[in-house]
Amino acid sequence: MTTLGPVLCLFDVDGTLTEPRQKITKEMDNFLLELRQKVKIGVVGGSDFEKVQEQLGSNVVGKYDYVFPENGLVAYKDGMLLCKQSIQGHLGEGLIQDVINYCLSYIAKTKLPKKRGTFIEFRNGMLNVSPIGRGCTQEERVEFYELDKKERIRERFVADLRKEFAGKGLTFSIGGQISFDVFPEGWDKRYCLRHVENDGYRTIYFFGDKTMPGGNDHEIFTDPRTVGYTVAAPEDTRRICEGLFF
Ligand code: M1P
Repeated sequence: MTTLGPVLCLFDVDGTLTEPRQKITKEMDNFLLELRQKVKIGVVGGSDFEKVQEQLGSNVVGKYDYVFPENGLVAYKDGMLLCKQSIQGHLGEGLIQDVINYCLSYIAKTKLPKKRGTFIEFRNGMLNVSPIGRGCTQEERVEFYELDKKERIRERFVADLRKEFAGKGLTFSIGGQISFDVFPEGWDKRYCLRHVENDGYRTIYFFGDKTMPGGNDHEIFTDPRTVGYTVAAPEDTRRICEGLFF
């Protein structure tokens, strides 16, 4: 297929374009360049801009028509910054500190095989909370992820937080391997759609790996404004796109 009209493909990053928190491969990078000859392309990740750059390249805003770090709370279009949200402006310092203090004390009471540094990362539009700490090595990351699958450390943490902060307008979302994200209700990946829905697209496709309920791709995947595809790995994303657009 060559003439597709105005179509946009939005991609999650970890597990969809790259292995979790790894750099994009040369093959995948080249494939996206080819795809961009046919349709507009964008990325929507839970991670902040620095991590998206680390993984997709320092010129990420030049390579994709849209770049949406932090679910689109930070937004770039055609290489230009469109907007940047602030979680503290929205939630207020009181609630933010309550969440931070609660998480730190929960982590302090949790015994794990290993703990490293940076348990809470304060981003523009979300808090990222990691029981092992974001300072862990790649090996320690995989080790935690395997343990978490068996012991549901993050799931139990998030269930506790949902109870503690019920009615406060917060969402707790598990997206990656060692952490979860905390943000105001509605600030999930659907947030980025406000930056594209008036750009005249006939179809907005979304590709993600965490599309199940509770996963951080679920809301945008099931949103009526998108046509969603669940992928298992970057090769899968490529295979589906080849079938759809080539
Ligand atoms: O993009 C998915 C997630 O990627 C990272 O998760 P982790 O480091 O736990 O694998 C984080 O940047 C997280 O915010 C994001 O949702």
